[in-house]
Amino acid sequence: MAEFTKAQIEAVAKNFQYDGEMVDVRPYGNGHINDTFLLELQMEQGNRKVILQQINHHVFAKPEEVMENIMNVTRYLNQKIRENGGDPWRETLNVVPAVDGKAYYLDEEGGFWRSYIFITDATCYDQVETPQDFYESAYSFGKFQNLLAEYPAETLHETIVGFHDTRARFAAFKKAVEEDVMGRAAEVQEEIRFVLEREDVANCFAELLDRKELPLRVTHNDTKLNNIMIDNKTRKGICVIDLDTVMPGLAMNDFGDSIRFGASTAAEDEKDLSRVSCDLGLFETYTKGFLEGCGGKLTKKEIELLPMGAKVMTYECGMRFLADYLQGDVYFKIHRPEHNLDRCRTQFKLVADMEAKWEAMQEIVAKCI
Ligand code: ADP
Ligand code: GN1
Ligand code: MG
Repeated sequence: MAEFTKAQIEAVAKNFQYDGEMVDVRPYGNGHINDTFLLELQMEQGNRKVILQQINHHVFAKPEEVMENIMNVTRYLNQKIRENGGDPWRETLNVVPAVDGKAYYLDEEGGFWRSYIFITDATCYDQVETPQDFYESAYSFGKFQNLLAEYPAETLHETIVGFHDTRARFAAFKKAVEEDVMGRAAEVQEEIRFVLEREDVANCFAELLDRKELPLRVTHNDTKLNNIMIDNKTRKGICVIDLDTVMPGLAMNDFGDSIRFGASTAAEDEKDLSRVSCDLGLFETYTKGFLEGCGGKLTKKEIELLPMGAKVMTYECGMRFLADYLQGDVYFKIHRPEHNLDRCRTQFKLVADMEAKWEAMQEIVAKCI
C-alpha cells in the first residue's frame, strides 16, 4: 500500500459508521489527487464494500467545505433521482458518516478522511472502449448539469479558488517559469513557448465572463471518463463521481475536459506522441450525448463555444502539468520522473491537432444542434 499500512487504514475505518469489521483493504483507482482505498466489511448478511478516501488537503485547502458542498449536492440529487423514479443508491454518491455524525473524520495528523458506499457492478474506464460508452459518459455529465440547473450556485463553496480561471493560471505559469525553482526551464523551452504563444486561448473565457456574456452554472469541473461509473450489465452511465470540484463554472469547460481526456486516441501520459490525436468521431459522439443530457438548457453562445471549451481545457491542463514539472511535481501524483512532462506533451499535441481540425469541430457542433 502506497503510504499507509493496513493497520493504519484499519484504525481510520474504526471512526466510520460501518456495521462490520474490515476484512480486506487495497489501494483503488487511478486518480491523480486523493488517496483512495477499497474496503471490504464483514456483515451478518454478507460482505459489503465501501470506498475510503483521504482528501488531499494541499489541493483542497478547506476539506470541510468540500464535504459541505458534496453533502448538499448529493442530497439535492438524491431528491431529483427519486422524483424521476431512479435508484439514489446507485445514481449518486452516498456518504457514510463518521462515528460522530460528521461527513468526514479528521485524524491526529490532520488527515481528512471520508467514505462512500461502493457502487457495485459498475466500472470507471481510463480509456474509451466503445463509442457507446463515451456517449453514455457525455449524456451523464450533461444530465448532471441539467439536474443541477436550478441549484443555487452562489451557495456552493469555491473549493479551489480560480480552478478553471485559465487567465489566472497563465499568470501563475509565467511566474513558475521565471522562478524556475528546479532549474528545469532550459530543457523545456519548446513547451514553454507553446503556452506563451497562446495567451489568447488563456484569456478567451475570462474576457467573455468580464463582459457578462456567459452564465455561471453548477458544473463538475473534472469530467474525466474515469469520473463516471458505467453499469456493467446495461452499459448505461449511472453515476457521476469525484464531486470535490463541483462549484460554479462554465458548461464549455465540463464539455471540454471530457474531450481532452476521452476523445484522445492515446492515454494522457503516452510517450509516443505520434499516437496522440483528437478523434473527431468521438468528438461528435460526445457532443451529441452532452447536448442531449443538457436537455436544451445551454445558450446558443455556450453551444457555439463547445470546441473552444475543448481547446481551453486541454491547453490549461497541459499548462498545469508543465507548471507542476517546473515546480518539482508537487501537485499531481507522478509514477515516474518526467511523468508531468510527458503528460503536458500529450496535451499540447492535442491542442495542435484541434487547431488543425478547428473547422471540422465547428461543423460537427453545428450539425448536432
Ligand atoms: P480522485 O479525485 O483521486 O480522482 P475519485 O473520487 O475519482 O478520486 O476516486 C478514484 C477512483 O475510485 C474512481 O476513479 C473510481 O474508480 C473509484 N471510486 C470512487 N468512488 C467510488 C464509489 N462510490 N463506488 C465505486 N468506485 C468508486
Ligand atoms: C486531476 O482527481 P483527478 O485525477 O480526477 C485534477 C484535474 C485534472 C486531472 C488530469 C482537483 O483529476 O483538474 O484535469 O487530474 N483534479 C484536481 O488528469 O486538480
Ligand atoms: Mg477521479
